[in-house]
Amino acid sequence: MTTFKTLGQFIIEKQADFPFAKGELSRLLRDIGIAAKVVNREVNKAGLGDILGDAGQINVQGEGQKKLDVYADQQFIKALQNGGECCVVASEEHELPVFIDSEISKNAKYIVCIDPLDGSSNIDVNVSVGTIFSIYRRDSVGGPATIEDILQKGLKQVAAGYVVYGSSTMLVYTTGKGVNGFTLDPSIGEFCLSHPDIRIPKDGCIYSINEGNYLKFSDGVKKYIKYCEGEDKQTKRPYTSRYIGSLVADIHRNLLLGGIFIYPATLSHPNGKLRLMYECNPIAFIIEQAGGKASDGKQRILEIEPTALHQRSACFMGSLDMVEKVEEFLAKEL
Ligand code: AHM
Ligand code: MG
Repeated sequence: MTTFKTLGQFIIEKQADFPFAKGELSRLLRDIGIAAKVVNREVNKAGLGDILGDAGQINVQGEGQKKLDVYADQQFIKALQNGGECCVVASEEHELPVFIDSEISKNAKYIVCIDPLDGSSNIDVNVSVGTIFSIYRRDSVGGPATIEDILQKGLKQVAAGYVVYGSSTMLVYTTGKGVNGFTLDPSIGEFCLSHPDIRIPKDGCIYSINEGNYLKFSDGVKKYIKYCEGEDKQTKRPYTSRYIGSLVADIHRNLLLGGIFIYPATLSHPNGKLRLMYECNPIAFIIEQAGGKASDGKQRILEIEPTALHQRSACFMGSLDMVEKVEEFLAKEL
């Protein structure tokens, strides 16, 4: 008989790592896993029904929302509302935090920041998309949670993860004790442990950046790209360029194979494009937990003091040696 471990079993086993845990975080992670399965079902059907196409709304970043973005957002919020362990959700799809004000959530102490469906420009063309989430413990006691409760540094995350809806669907998460990956087995409808204790290779040969923006990059980033393209046997250059345009998919590949993902500041996006609270921080936590490095070019992403829910940050994340190399180029910038 084949033995396998489901996400649910794994979460319960790992609860013992936290001696005073009462099971709330475990339940919260379980709720996210359930919503991910529901979203996965719809992502896999995209193109079949009328779910494709614009929802006819514009989100807080002024981008057109796709129907699946809206659907995913609703599913995760519903699961968190019903689960009772989360007091407030900060989602890419809502300008303001969504406070959960129900009888079962009145003592809830967790905050979830989420990008329910990232890489949405890829939905209509059958390319991988993902969900990214970050979990914090609430600092204030009693009464409704506040915006200050949400705006915590990435270092304070108690858990973070992503789901990649790709050629298979995977959920990867950390609670600060390493990174584990689970693959959805559609025949039994369960995420099963397939990638225990993921470690990102210390060095790699893949660089991922939207090179179409080259002319808008700073001098240091341009020079680093030229370095990646240069020939050198010892460092196995030229490196391979791989860019899907779905953060989760690009990060997942580089996490497993070794590589660097870069979304720098550009002339059109002076603070970078990706959002600190629900894109950069959760990915940075995972990358660091897997032995890699995540920087905004000047400082550790996890140490950035957030000031706004939807603030953006430049990011350089991946294999330790590669991130340190790009930092060398950035330090020499004029
Ligand atoms: P989204 O949240 O609107 O989907 O945008 C985020 C996505 C990331 O998944 C990806 O890394 C990036 O945007 C790609 O941006 P670009 O098309 O500018 O290269
Ligand atoms: Mg996004």
